[in-house]
Amino acid sequence: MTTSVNSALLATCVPALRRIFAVLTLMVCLNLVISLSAVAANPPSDLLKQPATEITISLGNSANELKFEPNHLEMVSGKRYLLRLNNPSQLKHYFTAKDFADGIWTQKVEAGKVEIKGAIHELELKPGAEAEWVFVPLKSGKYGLRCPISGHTQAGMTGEIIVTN
Ligand SMILES: [Cu+2]
Repeated sequence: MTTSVNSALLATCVPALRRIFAVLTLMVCLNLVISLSAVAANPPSDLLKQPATEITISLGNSANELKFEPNHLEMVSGKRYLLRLNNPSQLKHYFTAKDFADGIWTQKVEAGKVEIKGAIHELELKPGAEAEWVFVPLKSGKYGLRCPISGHTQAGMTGEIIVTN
């Protein structure tokens, strides 16, 4: 008797609980999406007044060695950075860190007299080129960096970017 009452109770409660759980999960997800897109569209204005921490990275060097110098970058999420990229070599190189780029908010990229606003995923620097990338990392993690030009990654033109909270 008790067992059948219990199972009848379970039969009515379990679907209801599942629905409540699904709705709660959805609400949490929506909240996350809304807060992330709020950051992406509209960073807090005090963040833009925050002085940027400067980091310089060279793509290759004057001896045409296939490497990033330095090949290890460390950042803190929520801080503003100015990444100065330069290519002192006679070869063209890429700065490719797609997962890293997915987790940052880009304020701008400046190269020559051009300033580009909005999301950037990859930069190509021709010999002698320089670019400045201003952004705020939003997601902690360990990200790979590489130059995807044929042979360059294999020769060791790789690096890592660590973002901590
Ligand atoms: Cu390269």
